[in-house]
Amino acid sequence: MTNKNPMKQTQLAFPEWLQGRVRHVEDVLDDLMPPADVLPVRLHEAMRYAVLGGGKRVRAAMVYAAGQACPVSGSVLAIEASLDRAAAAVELIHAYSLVHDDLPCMDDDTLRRGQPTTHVKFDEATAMLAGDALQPLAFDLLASMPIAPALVVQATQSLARAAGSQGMAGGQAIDLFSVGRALSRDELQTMHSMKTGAMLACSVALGGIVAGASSASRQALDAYAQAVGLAFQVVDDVLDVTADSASLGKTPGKDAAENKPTYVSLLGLDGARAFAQELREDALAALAPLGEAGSRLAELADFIVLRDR
Ligand code: GRG
Repeated sequence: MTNKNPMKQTQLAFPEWLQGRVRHVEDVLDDLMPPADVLPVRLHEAMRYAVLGGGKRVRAAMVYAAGQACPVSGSVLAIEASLDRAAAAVELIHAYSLVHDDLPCMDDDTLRRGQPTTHVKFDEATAMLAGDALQPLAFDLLASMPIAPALVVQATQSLARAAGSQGMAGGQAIDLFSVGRALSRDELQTMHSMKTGAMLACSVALGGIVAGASSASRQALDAYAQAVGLAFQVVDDVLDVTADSASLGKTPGKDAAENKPTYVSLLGLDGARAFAQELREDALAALAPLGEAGSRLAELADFIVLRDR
């Protein structure tokens, strides 16, 4: 069966659509994660604490928006169930990365999503294990997507590469080695495209893979994701300077305090804001081949650039 676009929900205004997707993926996560009363209880409690305690769910929204940006082929129910698993999987990997990033051996932070970080709420060993256990759970969810096995393999490889040493974990390593060093603009961009951009790009790619998108659509999605991924980081750097901890839900000003290179330190505040706008325009232009079906992705680009947390 070929269906033009079953998951469109275009009648909803963007804030309602996003809120609906956030609630939905949180229900999916709640269902698919091990219950807190199953052994080992403390580990499952920590995993659930790390994942279910808020967050903008941008990555999950990217999966859904990319899924509806491409004409799909196959069973709509199977595609919807697979998008749910893919959206949950990227949120699990993201949550693990935040738990590990907040540990004393990395960023040593006490506040995340407006709550005590996982190692503060539990303890360091439990937080580390919670992060460790969230990763395989993400791949388990992808492996159980009810779509063609070849697409499951592509999705699995995409997430493995995005999270690995040439993606998020590698970007984090470069970031840790860069403290106090002057990075060129190119080096800064490489670091962020690995650390933050790879998982955002993977979220968009997973939506396309699950929908069985054509290679032309996948190329458009990738160009969009590259621009949005970088815009996300530029805005993150701006917010680190301009936002307070109440609206941000984490400790602001840490980059400057640790003498970390950022887009604000490199381009100045106005320059960084202008760069984010430029990237937003690149992202919107990249969506042109997808036509009206790419409208949620366009709205997500706006949301990312205009966000205040
Ligand atoms: C530990 C392997 C490893 C990687 C950590 C994600 C990450 C890499 C570090 C987080 C530190 C940080 C501030 C990264 C820059 C941007 C970013 C990923 C912010 C957090 O993502 P949001 O804003 O968070 O989407 P929410 O809470 O909304 O899900």
